[in-house]
Amino acid sequence: MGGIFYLMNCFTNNATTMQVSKQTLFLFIFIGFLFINCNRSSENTKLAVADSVNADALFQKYHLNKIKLPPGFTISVYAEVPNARSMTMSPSGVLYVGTRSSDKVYAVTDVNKDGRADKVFTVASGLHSPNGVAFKDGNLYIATISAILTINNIEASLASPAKPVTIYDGYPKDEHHGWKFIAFGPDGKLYVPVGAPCNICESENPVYAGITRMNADGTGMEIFASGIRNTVGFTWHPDTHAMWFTDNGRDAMGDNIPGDELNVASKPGMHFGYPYCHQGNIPDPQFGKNKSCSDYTAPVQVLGPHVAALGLRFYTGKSFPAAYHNQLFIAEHGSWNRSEPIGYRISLVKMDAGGKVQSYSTFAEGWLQKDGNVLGRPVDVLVNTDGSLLVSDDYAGVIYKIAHK
Ligand SMILES: [Ca+2]
Repeated sequence: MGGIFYLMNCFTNNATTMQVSKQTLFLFIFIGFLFINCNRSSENTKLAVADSVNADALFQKYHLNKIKLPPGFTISVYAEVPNARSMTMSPSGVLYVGTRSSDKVYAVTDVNKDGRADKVFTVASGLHSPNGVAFKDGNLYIATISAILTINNIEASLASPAKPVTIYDGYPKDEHHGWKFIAFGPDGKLYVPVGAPCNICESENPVYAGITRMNADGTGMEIFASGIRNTVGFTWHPDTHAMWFTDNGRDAMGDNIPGDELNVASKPGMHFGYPYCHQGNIPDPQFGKNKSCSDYTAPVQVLGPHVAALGLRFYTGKSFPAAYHNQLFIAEHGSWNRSEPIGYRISLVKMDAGGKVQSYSTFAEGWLQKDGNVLGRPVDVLVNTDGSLLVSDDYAGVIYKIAHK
């Protein structure tokens, strides 16, 4: 608008061009009107997917030349999904994506199965931090801060799905660590975490700082595991069927301790130490007094300090080399309060056939540049139907696809 007034001043100060200026001014306003409307309508048109025409443009736009991968791997943009957080895929291959700072849930389709996304649908909106998504028997499950909702038979119409229906709303309403990852276990139950409502604290309500589970119809909620500060990712080993999950370590103990945790819950009722013991061997300065770390289950792998380890999945696809079979990828969102930032990468945990951890190393990095510039923040990983690895990024607002040549 300032530009219009500036131009009006210019024109009205020059009487000889008055006649021309009025026409020019109308033209200027008309173009501005078109521009504003164009911008408005673009919010409602489909988000970009990486078809053969714009794949290179999207590669440039998200600086994917900066991402370092092992030899033989490539990365591309699969789809633009604003604030992309946790992911799940239905048996028909539809990718569902939750959000945390937004109110929406998205569905990404690859109808012709050519490994390229075709369309992004908004399937739900107006929800409170709908970070978690899961799929079972044709129904999409969504976790908000305090509730579980479903959209039944969602794939009958992704373009105009029914409104989500609440099946459980008994979780705490705390926003601190309140956003949720959810997934169905091999037992058919829906697993739902409840984070600690603080950095470090003891809660009277035992539902905090743990993982719960419930039946698919929302009944029978029970505590499955305890002593977990905040897990935003879990999965089950393809062979042992034990639950593997990440846990974000506490803050304000310095840059280098405690590490985030990779834990295994092989049965119900296990306690993983929080708030008494961190990373299996560091008693909490306040809550660890008169407690012993040996009373709690230690992590199977201590991850980097403050890396913010979130989603994780075992590689069960067929297009990566055999050495990756049943190995574990972890999305590390990246630190927010460490002197020297760390994370912003995909890590790889290698293990033997029995699930014993052998190594923890970086698989993909570059979203954190050496000068501190942040290009993206990985949130979740998922094995795609074509064997590629999909990676969600809530900072850049995209889903990446990592493939092997
Ligand atoms: Ca396609």
